[in-house]
Amino acid sequence: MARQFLADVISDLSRFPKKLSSKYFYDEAGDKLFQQIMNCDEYYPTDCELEIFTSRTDELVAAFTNSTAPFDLIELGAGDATKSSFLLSALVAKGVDFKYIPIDISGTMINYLETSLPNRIPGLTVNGLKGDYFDMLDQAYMRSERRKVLLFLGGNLGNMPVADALGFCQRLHESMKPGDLLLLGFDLKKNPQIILAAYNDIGGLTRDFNLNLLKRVNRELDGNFVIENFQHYPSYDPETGACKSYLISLTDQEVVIAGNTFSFAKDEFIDMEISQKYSIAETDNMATDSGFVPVKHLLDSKGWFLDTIWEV
Ligand code: AVI
Repeated sequence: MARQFLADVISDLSRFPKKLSSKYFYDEAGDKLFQQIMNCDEYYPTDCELEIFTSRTDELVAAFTNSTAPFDLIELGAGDATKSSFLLSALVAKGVDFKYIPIDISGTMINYLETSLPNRIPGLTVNGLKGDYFDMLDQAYMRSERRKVLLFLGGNLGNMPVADALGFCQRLHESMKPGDLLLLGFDLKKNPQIILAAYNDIGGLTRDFNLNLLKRVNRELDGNFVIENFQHYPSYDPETGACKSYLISLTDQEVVIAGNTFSFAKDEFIDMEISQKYSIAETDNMATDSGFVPVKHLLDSKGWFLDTIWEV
């Protein structure tokens, strides 16, 4: 992990324009900051998707039980399963025959889910898988013949550029079997001020979330970033739907990471994160371009977030 982290940081800072991968935001401090972001007033996506999972649960259950055959409910990047637990409770209450298979890179999270969820939802079977999404998905398919329903929530697909997101969906389609279902969360295009505010909160949590990656590089990769020499710059382009975060170098400076020197010019930027926003039509096109058929759209009451269901 540390070796891959170092290799990625060196290659990402050696290119022009410089970048760092937002997948490395989530160390212990980053996890805490992300929790705080999800609770801050400006960051709406979590509440919107939670509203869908709490108020449209019957529709989700109906969509997933369109066939009476037992199924595996697989959640990619399950985290603490806050949103999906409402769906799990409803499925158990209706006596539906299914197993919950959370897939996460964090073994701690999987252990936590395997012990806590059946306590909270008696009757629920949880068989977690720790590791890479696609490797674990292949395992899940090898282990059982049951039909599969996949969840990929939280707008996580938005943290990939559109071309990568399409490639990701195409790979999912290759792994899945006819009749299987995929539920994907997409943050939708909306008033640009609302989007920008969500990534530029007054409390500075999103700024700290970005700067925390520089601190992580210093700590884990023997770096010497001077944090005060970088400024958070969030942007949203309503034309493309790309919401991006940059860190701007405030001075000409050199940074040394594990013996490698990187020069930053004053005003040069590091591309830190994309949170792509979509129109509903764009998500339908992504479904068909990756081989799926879009079968259902579930929106929150403001129409800001979409959980869409695609069939193989
Ligand atoms: C995890 N992901 C969907 C979040 C997002 O909205 O792109 C990460 C995040 N970045 C800044 N604020 C939240």
